[in-house]
Amino acid sequence: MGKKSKVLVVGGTGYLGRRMVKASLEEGHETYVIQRPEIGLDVDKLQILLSFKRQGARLLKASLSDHRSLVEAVKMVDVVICTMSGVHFRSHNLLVQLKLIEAIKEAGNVKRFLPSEFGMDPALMGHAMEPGRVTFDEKMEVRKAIEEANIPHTYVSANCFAAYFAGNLSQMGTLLPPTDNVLLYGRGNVKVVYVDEDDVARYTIKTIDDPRTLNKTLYIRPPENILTQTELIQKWEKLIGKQLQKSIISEQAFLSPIRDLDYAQQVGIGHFYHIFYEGCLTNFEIGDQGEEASQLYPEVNYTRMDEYLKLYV
Ligand code: NDP
Ligand code: GO6
Repeated sequence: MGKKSKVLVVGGTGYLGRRMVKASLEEGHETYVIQRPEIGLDVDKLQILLSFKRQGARLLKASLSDHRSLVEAVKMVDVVICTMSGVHFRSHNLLVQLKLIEAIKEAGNVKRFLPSEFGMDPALMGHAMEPGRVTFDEKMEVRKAIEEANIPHTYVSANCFAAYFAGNLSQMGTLLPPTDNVLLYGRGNVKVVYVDEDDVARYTIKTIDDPRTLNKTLYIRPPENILTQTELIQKWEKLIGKQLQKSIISEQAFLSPIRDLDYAQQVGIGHFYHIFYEGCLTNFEIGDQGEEASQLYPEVNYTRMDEYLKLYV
């Protein structure tokens, strides 16, 4: 085995990015993070960057709008992981990755590129509803550019981040569990997959030097975290020693208010619909273009949702 690859995280101060930096350092990779001049007076971002430095990461000054600076940054490393924001209530920048791909092409040294995906598999979402489909369309456009440039890659399908989908018992518009009444999507019996974001980062870092996932999709589907919404709620009820009231919301009722909502919530409705009614996270088998993370890396002791939910009691 050669030396561990050097890793560059683009979008490192973000929600998933900061976990990626931490996991990369913990796994012993020389880890680089972009320090963008655009952060201006964002003191929190600066503090996060400084804390990375304290933990042993190296900061590289570069901007997505300065090609030379990006090429220089990319030349320092073997692996580039992008965790730029997708479409949601934060911001919307996935196509900025095309500039990163230009830099990777020119630098010519990158052994693996992981674009910002980390959700549903966009290749299986060709039928997705407007306006939520924009995130999948953009992720596919980025894939096309990667494949046309023959850049070695891995796509990570991370399923439902626990903080957005588990801590709130999969309720929209809140990050906390409801105290008395919980909305059940349909019969609450569709299998979904909940993953602790720290585990997403751990599995992702495990895969960057793994030839088994070269030019493939890594699906993070830990077996004990494949649960229906009802099963998740039962785990919570066991923790608090109390039953919640359930209200069933039909598919039709769930989709009907969509015009009255702001953009981010419209995006969210579509995504929740595909996940909780359609079952898009589990209604397919992983084929030979994919691998499952907990099978490849059984040494990762992933967080089970009953353990995860204890923090919310
Ligand atoms: P964030 O909103 O936290 O943003 C991540 C980073 O994007 C920021 O820190 C910033 O990087 C960078 N960024 C934002 N705007 C710009 C810009 N204009 N130019 C350059 N960089 C910019 O993203 P998340 O961590 O929430 O999302 C990462 C990925 O995870 C996305 O693909 C998203 O779709 C997916 N996701 C999946 C979820 C799931 O449940 N499966 C839930 C949430 C997200 P910097 O650090 O340099 O400032
Ligand atoms: C997470 C959300 C939570 C939306 C994915 C609205 C891309 C994916 C699982 O940013 O819109 O309340 O796959 O009211 O491929 C957002 C998005 C979830 C978080 C989905 C996501 C998941 C993006 C909400 C809400 C908690």
